[in-house]
Parts: sequence; C-alpha cells; structure tokens
Amino acid sequence: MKFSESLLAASLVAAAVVRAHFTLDYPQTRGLIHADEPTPICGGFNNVTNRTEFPLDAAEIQINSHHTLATVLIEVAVGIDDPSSFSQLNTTSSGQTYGPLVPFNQIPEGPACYNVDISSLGLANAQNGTNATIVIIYDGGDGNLFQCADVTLVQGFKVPQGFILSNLTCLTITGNATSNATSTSAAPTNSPTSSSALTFVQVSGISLFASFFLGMSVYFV
Ligand SMILES: *[C@@H]1O[C@H](CO)[C@@H](O)[C@H](O)[C@H]1NC(C)=O
Ligand SMILES: *[C@@H]1O[C@H](CO)[C@@H](O)[C@H](O)[C@H]1NC(C)=O
Ligand SMILES: *[C@@H]1O[C@H](CO)[C@@H](O)[C@H](O)[C@H]1NC(C)=O
Ligand SMILES: *[C@@H]1O[C@H](CO)[C@@H](O)[C@H](O)[C@H]1NC(C)=O
Ligand SMILES: *[C@@H]1O[C@H](CO)[C@@H](O)[C@H](O)[C@H]1NC(C)=O
Ligand SMILES: *[C@@H]1O[C@H](CO)[C@@H](O)[C@H](O)[C@H]1NC(C)=O
Ligand SMILES: *[C@@H]1O[C@H](CO)[C@@H](O)[C@H](O)[C@H]1NC(C)=O
Ligand SMILES: *[C@@H]1O[C@H](CO)[C@@H](O)[C@H](O)[C@H]1NC(C)=O
Ligand SMILES: [Cu+2]
Repeated sequence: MKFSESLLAASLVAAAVVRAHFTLDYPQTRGLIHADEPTPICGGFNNVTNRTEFPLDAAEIQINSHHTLATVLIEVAVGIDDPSSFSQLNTTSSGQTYGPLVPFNQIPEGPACYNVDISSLGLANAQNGTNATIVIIYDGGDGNLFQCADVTLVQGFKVPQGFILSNLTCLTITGNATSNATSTSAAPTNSPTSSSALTFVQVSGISLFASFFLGMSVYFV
C-alpha cells in the first residue's frame, strides 16, 4: 500500500530525527534538548547554570555521535563568562585572536574522545581560575548542531574517576585536519596563522558558516 508505506517512511524519519544528533558527554553540557541543538551557539541554552572545573592544560573532551559520519569542530571562549557570538570563540576580551581548540575532523558513529590543551592556544588570559566555554560544532548531515560546556580552567586538574569513559582512545587532531579523526598524530598545532580551519572563523554570519561547513564535509568525502 502506497499510503501505509509512506506513513511508515515518515515515522521512520521521525524516529531517526529523535534518535539522531549527538551528545556532549564530558565536560558536562550546559543542556541538551535534541530539537534545539541547531540553535547557535549553545543548542538553545543561553545562560550559564553549572560551571565545572576543567584542566587548563592536558584534558579530554568526549562526545557521542549518532550519525554514520560527522564533521566536528571544537572552539572555546576564554575569559568571557557567557559568550553569545561566534566572534567570542576566536577573540579574547583584550583582542587576542586564536584558532579552534580542535580543528575540523570527521568521526564515525559512536563515542569519540579528543585530546585538548587550552594552555597551548597561547592566550594571555588563560590562567588558573579563568572561566571558559567550550563549544562543540557538529554536522552529521542534517545541519550544524551545537553543545556548550561552561568550565573554570584549573591548572593540573585531575578529572574525578567516573566522569569520563576511561577506555576510549582520545584523538589528537592537528593543524589543518584534512583526514578522518581515526588517524591521530603528535602535538596539537592550533597556530592561528597556519590553519585552514581558521578560514572558518573568519567567515561572518551563520549562513556562510553553514555553507562552509557543508563544503568541508564534501571536502572530507
Ligand atoms: C538568561 O539571561 C538573560 C540575559 O542575559 C535574561 O534576560 C534571561 O531571563 C535569562 N534566562 C533565564 C532562563 O534565566
Ligand atoms: C548541575 O549539575 C548537577 C550535578 O551534575 C546536576 O544534578 C544538575 O541537574 C545540574 N543542573 C543543571 C541546571 O544543569
Ligand atoms: C572570528 O569569528 C568571527 C565570526 O565567525 C569572524 O567574523 C571574525 O572575522 C573572526 N576573527 C578572526 C580574527 O578570525
Ligand atoms: C589553581 O587554583 C586552584 C583553585 O583556586 C588552587 O587550589 C590551586 O592551588 C591553583 N593552582 C596553581 C598551580 O596555582
Ligand atoms: C566565573 O563564572 C562564575 C559563575 O559561573 C562567576 O561567579 C565568577 O565570577 C566568574 N569568574 C570570573 C573571574 O569572572
Ligand atoms: C568500554 O567499556 C564499556 C563498559 O565497560 C564496554 O561496554 C565497551 O565495550 C568498552 N569499549 C571498548 C572499546 O573496549
Ligand atoms: C574518511 O572516512 C570515510 C568513511 O569511512 C572514507 O570514505 C574517506 O575516504 C575517509 N577520508 C580520508 C581522508 O581518510
Ligand atoms: C595548512 O594549510 C595552509 C594553507 O593551505 C598551509 O600554508 C600550511 O602549511 C598547512 N599547515 C599544515 C600543518 O599542514
Ligand atoms: Cu542529527
């Protein structure tokens, strides 16, 4: 029956939409409502509620991707208590500019862990006790999605056991990140002068942002 077939198809699509997208598992997300994940820059949550401690230096970020293949970019606002615009993810309040925390990369479905080091961004205001907001920008094929985590950077902070999935291998994504996240390499090189990902932060406006992100997805294929 054509009608019931299309009804079935429609409900499968609806089920997929409910199940789809991604979660930010560590550090603690500002909030998750799947339907609001497309709302920049924090998935529809505009106010900081919980702020958790997070290492200023070597740290991990964990997400769980519910799409077969997804493109991920991780940015951070440093020294800004409640960022609300993309320009605050690459510029400190004193005007210092910098690249993303994790450049563009591609991951398969399932949990993913990234090695990060905010101190390596070389920001004068990134100190013990500085507030920061980590922003995950994710595209699994159904548009840009956002999740934020509000943190206080603590030098040498050790994440208590049970807060992270200890058996995940964390990825280190370098500079231009032209390969899939399954390939790892040495030290992060988030230099603000030599990253194609920086092109992303120079794009102004959400529509350009979206098309560039789509372009990157195509580039990865
Ligand atoms: C969020 O903050 C804005 C101002 O920054 C305020 O107008 C709004 O009421 C706050 N929302 C909640 C739910 O607290
Ligand atoms: C804040 O964090 C605590 C502990 O993880 C949690 O129980 C609570 O629901 C969080 N509150 C909000 C508003 O996210
Ligand atoms: C930072 O990002 C904003 C918004 O994407 C952009 O307008 C601005 O040019 C970027 N600044 C730098 C220095 O890359
Ligand atoms: C960082 O700040 C925390 C909390 O204020 C403090 O306990 C710790 O001693 C500081 N660490 C360093 C290296 O200053
Ligand atoms: C960091 O954020 C908390 C609330 O989330 C705020 O109470 C505190 O004043 C902020 N610290 C700085 C140095 O702005
Ligand atoms: C990690 O641990 C969980 C829970 O113990 C287990 O279900 C999962 O299979 C493990 N994953 C890997 C890749 O070992
Ligand atoms: C990335 O992964 C996809 C799917 O597994 C594969 O088709 C593609 O060739 C990979 N790209 C690179 C650059 O490794
Ligand atoms: C990144 O891309 C830029 C521009 O294409 C290039 O000049 C630079 O050498 C690349 N850096 C790395 C580490 O591949
Ligand atoms: Cu989705």
